[in-house]
Amino acid sequence: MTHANIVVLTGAGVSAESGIDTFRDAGGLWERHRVEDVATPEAFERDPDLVLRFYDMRREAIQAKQPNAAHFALAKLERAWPGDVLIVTQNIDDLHERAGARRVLHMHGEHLNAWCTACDARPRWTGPLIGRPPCPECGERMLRPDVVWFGEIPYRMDEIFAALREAHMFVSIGTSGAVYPAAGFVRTARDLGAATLELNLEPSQGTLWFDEARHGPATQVVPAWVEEMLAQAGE
Ligand code: BJW
Repeated sequence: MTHANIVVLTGAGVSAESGIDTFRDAGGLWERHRVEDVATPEAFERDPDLVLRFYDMRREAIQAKQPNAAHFALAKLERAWPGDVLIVTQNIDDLHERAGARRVLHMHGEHLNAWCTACDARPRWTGPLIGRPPCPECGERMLRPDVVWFGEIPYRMDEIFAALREAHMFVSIGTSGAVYPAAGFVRTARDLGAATLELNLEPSQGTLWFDEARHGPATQVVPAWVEEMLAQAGE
């Protein structure tokens, strides 16, 4: 196992201690906003201002947040582990990258990209979209957040399944296991022979699919697991 390939799936729980709201926890985003009002293509068509304001507010907020010990530990694992480490994140924040991770796939898109539905450009975007700014490529005022809503196809799926096929270990961190296809990765990895580990505040919906589960705050359980792995690799 010391040179094993590791696929790490992260969710909102990994960024919770950086002050970024999760979705389904008490006080989470879905307590204040109905999913179908802000996170579906139909919602955007029905009330674009509501959706753009929701994402403008979150885009602004994440830029003031900092990576936490869990993000830094995963970046350290990526640097020091003798095998491949791939981070597949459902999060649209950039905290893995700001902690120094380089191999990160954002399957639900990124806050700091806009998507022009007229010319398909995906320019980096740090400001608001509510004022319908023009696309820097084509000039049309058709920008939306570059995120994956319910009913849309998540990004990078071919690369993710290729990595799962090569993985010896699959680790799921800070995700409720409520949203597919990410919630199904543990079964794919397991069927392909990988060891599976859950690190989450509490048992997720899919906890029984994992070989092992450790529960606690990500800033504690993730650094402890990374140190354990690196100690093993050095043996
Ligand atoms: C901590 C912690 C701490 C807290 N430390 N831990 C019926 C059956 C199966 C599937 C479907 C179905 N009906 C419809 C579907 C499909 C649908 C789906 O899954 N629906 C479910 C509700 C059932 N999925 C889709 O539509 C997806 N597309 C799709 O399936 O296309 C078909 C296709 C797939 C593949 C190939 C080809 C075709 C798209 C899903 C898009 C999800 N989008 C969102 C919004 C993104 C933009 C944004 O951020 O606004 O993604 S919804 C939201 O949920 C967001 C998240 O990435 C995602 C997952 O949430 P996450 O990360 O798990 O957060 P929480 O809040 O749920 O959980 C946090 C966890 O952390 C908790 O467990 C806490 O305990 C823990 N925690 N603090 C450690 N300090």
